[in-house]
Amino acid sequence: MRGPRSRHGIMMNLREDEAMCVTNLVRLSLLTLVLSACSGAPPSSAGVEVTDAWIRASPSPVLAGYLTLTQHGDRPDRLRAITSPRFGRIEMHQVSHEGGVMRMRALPEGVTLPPGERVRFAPGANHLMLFDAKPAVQAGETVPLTLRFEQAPPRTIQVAVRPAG
Ligand SMILES: [Cu+2]
Repeated sequence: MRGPRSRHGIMMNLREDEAMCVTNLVRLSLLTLVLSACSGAPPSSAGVEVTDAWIRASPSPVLAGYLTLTQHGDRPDRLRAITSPRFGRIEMHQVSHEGGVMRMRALPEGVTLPPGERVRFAPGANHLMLFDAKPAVQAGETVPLTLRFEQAPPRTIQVAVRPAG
């Protein structure tokens, strides 16, 4: 169901992303249940706890990624950007449903992290889109992502790449 692999710029990438989003929606409720049972890491000194981070392996040039952020500090912060030496570009995407069609848009300003709240990028909902892997990313490997916040110092996490199935 994916479009041709040739590069046609943003339009083609968006179509592939949307196909991925729909697939995710079908698969994901189960995975989300399993994953939510696995979050047990202690809060970091910076106040923002990162759990459930993973990337879905895919033959597509655009991959989807997920993580959960919990703000333990008493002030709001903002996740402004995510970078990685393994990807040309990483975007945060917001998913909405309009007339039965799932749509997504990039969040160039990032996401707010209110005190005491949990912000999820999870299958079937908001997610990360990872573009231009260099070299190709394979299931079973671990790749570094650096989270850049408005307040907290940058944090690099190691994220597992899981099989697409
Ligand atoms: Cu997306």
